[in-house]
Amino acid sequence: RKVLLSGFAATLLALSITQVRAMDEEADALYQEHCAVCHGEQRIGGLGPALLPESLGRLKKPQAIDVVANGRPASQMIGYQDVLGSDKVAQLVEYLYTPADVAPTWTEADTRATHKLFVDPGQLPDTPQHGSDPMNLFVVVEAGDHHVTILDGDEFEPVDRFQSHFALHGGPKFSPDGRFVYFASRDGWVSKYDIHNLTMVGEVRVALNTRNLAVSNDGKWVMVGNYLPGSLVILDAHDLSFVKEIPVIGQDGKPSRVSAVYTAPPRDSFVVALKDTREVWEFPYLDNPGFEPRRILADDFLDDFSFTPDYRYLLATSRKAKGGQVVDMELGKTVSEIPLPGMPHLGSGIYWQRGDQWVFATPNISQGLISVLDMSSWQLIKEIPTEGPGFFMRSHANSKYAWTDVFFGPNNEAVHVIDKQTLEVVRTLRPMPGKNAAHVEFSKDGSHLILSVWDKEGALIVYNSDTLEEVKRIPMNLPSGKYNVYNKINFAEGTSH
Ligand code: DHE
Repeated sequence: RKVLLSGFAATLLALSITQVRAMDEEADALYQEHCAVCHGEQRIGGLGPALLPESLGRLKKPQAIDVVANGRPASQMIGYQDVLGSDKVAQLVEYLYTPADVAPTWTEADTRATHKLFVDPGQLPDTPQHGSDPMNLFVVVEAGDHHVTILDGDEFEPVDRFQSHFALHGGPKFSPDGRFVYFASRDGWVSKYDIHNLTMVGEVRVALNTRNLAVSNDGKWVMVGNYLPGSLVILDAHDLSFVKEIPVIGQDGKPSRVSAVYTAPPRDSFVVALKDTREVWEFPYLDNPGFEPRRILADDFLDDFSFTPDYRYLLATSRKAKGGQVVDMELGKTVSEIPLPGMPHLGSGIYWQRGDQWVFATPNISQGLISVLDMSSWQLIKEIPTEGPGFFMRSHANSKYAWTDVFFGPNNEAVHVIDKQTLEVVRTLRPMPGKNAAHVEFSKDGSHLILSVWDKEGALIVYNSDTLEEVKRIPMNLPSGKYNVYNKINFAEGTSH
């Protein structure tokens, strides 16, 4: 590939300006034909990330060529080598590292201009206006036609269904009482929905390309982490009005994208992991917060991470690392390494009690195995083989099983059920043969769980979590994540936070 790239660069040098322009146009045409649908016509991102020099800082050109040619694991990105051939792949990559004619910008004024309230949040009844248990509702994201369903978690019947912004990603987050749910879309929109009144409250666009959001556990603030521009935006959780924008600049003076932002309830703070600079930022939010970051220097970039239940420790890996690091949030430094060989997807990791030991288990996106770690020593206890690399993992304090999917490869129709004490796979289910089965979420009491079959002609499948028998099947177009109100607002064991 090096030879190919330098050959391409040499060709570029030998060309006249007119010829270079023609090649740019050709590359732009290739981009519009093959890439724009996911990465946006202006390269500012959509389903996929932005593809501009500003956001490609950590990706060297040869790696970019590899991604365009061969695809990227753990994403929707497929390889284009067979479609385009080496020269066009190199031409396309050169184009991606060329600045846009008009640099994309998003300012506070843009954010303020997009803010809309559909109802006055203070005027709506503050008790549920539906007959379902408000604590046992599921919020279901339907990726196929960008909708959300609110599902009764006892009857497994829809209570409401509404259009969302394009490409919601990451878990929606709830107000501490479970009444409101906040969504972030990849293209920067934040929406607030009132579950008691089954109505959308308002929306605002905070960036061109957003990562995720978090809601403070006093219910007052929303923090949104962005890729483009690399920034954090604070909103008033009541009406989504703009409070503050914090450009993300590392101590090294370089701008950075945000990997993700989380609420750490026992610390009354937001914790932010950064993608292009080796830092973790913390923002305490009680008592008139000024939202100035406390900077913690880390040993590596933070692409994927998780927390211990008390939020004292942050576990993190970078996509390129062979292992991970444990950052002590109290001491403000990296205190330990974690032996994780298979590109762990720590964000989906879960913990549980095994005998008198607490364990943390995580899928790996480059190898078909679940890594199980002892949470006091961070030693690897076991690697549980699976039928292929997985993405999500889930359990519930009342269930003896942990569930994980096979998200990648030929066996992605399979989901494994793991005994939390023996750490053995006790059952492998193939809910809809030939279709990708992934991501489960348990009901409030853990008696049932819902699994997604990620297909245009897919389904939500409800299982009895003890007998593992199927209880119900609801046809759905690409259902992705599901979020139980009670489990989420209690930051329950076994679910994502
Ligand atoms: Fe996700 C959560 C990062 C690709 C579906 N994903 C998250 C979170 C992060 C993350 C940091 C936690 C945010 C939160 O919940 O607040 N995801 C990444 C990536 O870096 C990656 C690999 C590349 C990217 O394109 O961003 C990636 N993710 C995907 C997908 O391709 C998935 C399968 C389809 C999609 O919707 O884009 C996908 N990610 C999800 C889902 C969650 C998620 C469903 C919420 C899981 C949960 O249970 O909470």
